[in-house]
Amino acid sequence: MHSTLGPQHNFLGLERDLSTFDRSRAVVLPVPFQRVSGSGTKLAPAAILAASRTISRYDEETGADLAARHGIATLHPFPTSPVKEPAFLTKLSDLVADLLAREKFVLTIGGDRLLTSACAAASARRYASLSVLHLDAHADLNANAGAVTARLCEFIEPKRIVQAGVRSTSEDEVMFVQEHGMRTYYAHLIRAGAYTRLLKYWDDALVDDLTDEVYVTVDVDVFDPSIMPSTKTPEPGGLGWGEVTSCLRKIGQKRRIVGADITGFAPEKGARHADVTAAKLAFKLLAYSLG
Ligand SMILES: [Mn+2]
Repeated sequence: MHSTLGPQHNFLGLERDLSTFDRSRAVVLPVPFQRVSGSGTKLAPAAILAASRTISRYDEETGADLAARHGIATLHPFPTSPVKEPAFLTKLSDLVADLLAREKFVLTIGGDRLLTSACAAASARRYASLSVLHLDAHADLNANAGAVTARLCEFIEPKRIVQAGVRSTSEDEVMFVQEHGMRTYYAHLIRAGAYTRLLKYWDDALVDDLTDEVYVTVDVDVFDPSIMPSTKTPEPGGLGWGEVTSCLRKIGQKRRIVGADITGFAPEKGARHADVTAAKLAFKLLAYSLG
């Protein structure tokens, strides 16, 4: 049993009977983890939850009231201070593993990108052939502490990691991708139609690269800064709302999304549309994953 947030504080502002732990198939896990001081990611979960309470719980694509159909529980924020990194990541991974064992779908809302390694590891222990979809402006393969894709490669074969939206990378990272058979859909090549084949768009090709069970991690900087200014690492030329949701919808239709996270969000005063965009992304991830 895990205690959950009430209607004043939970995802979508759901009444008790739609958001108890036992009744809910979906669990929203807020992790206000901030690795770099001043990055603002510790404020992300609260901002996303607040914005979620302004959006409709009816999903026009699936024609369903998501909360009434599946139940969505929001856990209390995961304790993040003081952060002793390896112990923190182990505890987080153990919690996600416990939730998976109880047949919950877990959507983690961060938080620093590093939390992805803990959450994806729990899914990888449960699903032997897990693949990862990584939506991000950055390849995150460099040897620095925050390079989360490099950490994923410690427990998932690189060829089962698919990246999309990348537009900030290095020669070393490009070499790594080529040498290890990782699939990377660069933003400029998506634009150029380089992955498009007869009647198949880039995201159809991307789905073909994924195994049956998929963990989805979204760094919000994958979006163009014009629609997502609330990140400390903006890169021009990002994906649009329709491109990201089309990709996620197709994965939900043709594969099984077994876990997901949203990271890298750093709320900015005066950019409320970005809070709503992050909240709506969480909602759509739940809609496509719960089916
Ligand atoms: Mn990024």
